[in-house]
Amino acid sequence: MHRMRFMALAAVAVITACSNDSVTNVPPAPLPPQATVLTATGNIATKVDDFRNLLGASNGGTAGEQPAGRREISWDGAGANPFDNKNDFPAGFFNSNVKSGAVFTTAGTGFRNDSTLFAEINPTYAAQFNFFSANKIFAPVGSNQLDQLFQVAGQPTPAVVRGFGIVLSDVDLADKTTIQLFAQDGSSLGTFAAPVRSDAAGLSFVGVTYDQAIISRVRITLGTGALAANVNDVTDGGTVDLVVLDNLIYGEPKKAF
Ligand SMILES: [Ca+2]
Ligand SMILES: [Ca+2]
Ligand SMILES: [Ca+2]
Repeated sequence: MHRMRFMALAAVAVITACSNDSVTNVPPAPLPPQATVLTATGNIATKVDDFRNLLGASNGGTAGEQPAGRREISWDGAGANPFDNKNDFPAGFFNSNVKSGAVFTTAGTGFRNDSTLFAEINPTYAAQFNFFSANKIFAPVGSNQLDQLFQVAGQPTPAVVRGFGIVLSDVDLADKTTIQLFAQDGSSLGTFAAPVRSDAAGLSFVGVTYDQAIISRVRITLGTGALAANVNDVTDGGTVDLVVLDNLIYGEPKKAF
């Protein structure tokens, strides 16, 4: 409805411009891609399922580009066990060990897949964090930021996806925990914030889809600080909002051109 009104106004503007001989008839700039945004806090399960359905059936760890559907990382699989609760979880695990088309980078020192609610880093964290899918959750080490890049499942070939969603734990401050989506040319498609936690479980969700596969990279910003032995959360005597992540849900990675 808003878009129709905008187009009607744009048409009026063009007619007005055409009536002025001094204005060159330049074609209007293309509209930016229309994003569908889903957010939830509290009992997020229904909204997460809605988001899964927007992307289609799960392709699991099937190697090779599939015609449709989604991929999902829950961090819970037994294959990750040898790497869990340490600070050097392999950045390429979810396209080499498990063929899910995801690779991670961070300006920090590594990644941690954790089955203890990160209590082995700092015992106070067990009262802050929670899982969505039992029972492992994930965070970068030495940074509160990580990027997810996409590849054709099981191959090093760069890829793009049509949607990306993330489950987060313990978002305490508004507009600090975000996903920023980037197109293949490096331009930003937009930044989308996760809602603040609203109940004892403390989970939040934000997901974005487009009609076409145009997302080549996602920058995930988790609150305002990094996990550390001497750093407490803002609701537990600390000065920074600590946030960790659980399920990542994204469209089938399609070979980028
Ligand atoms: Ca999990
Ligand atoms: Ca908290
Ligand atoms: Ca927090």
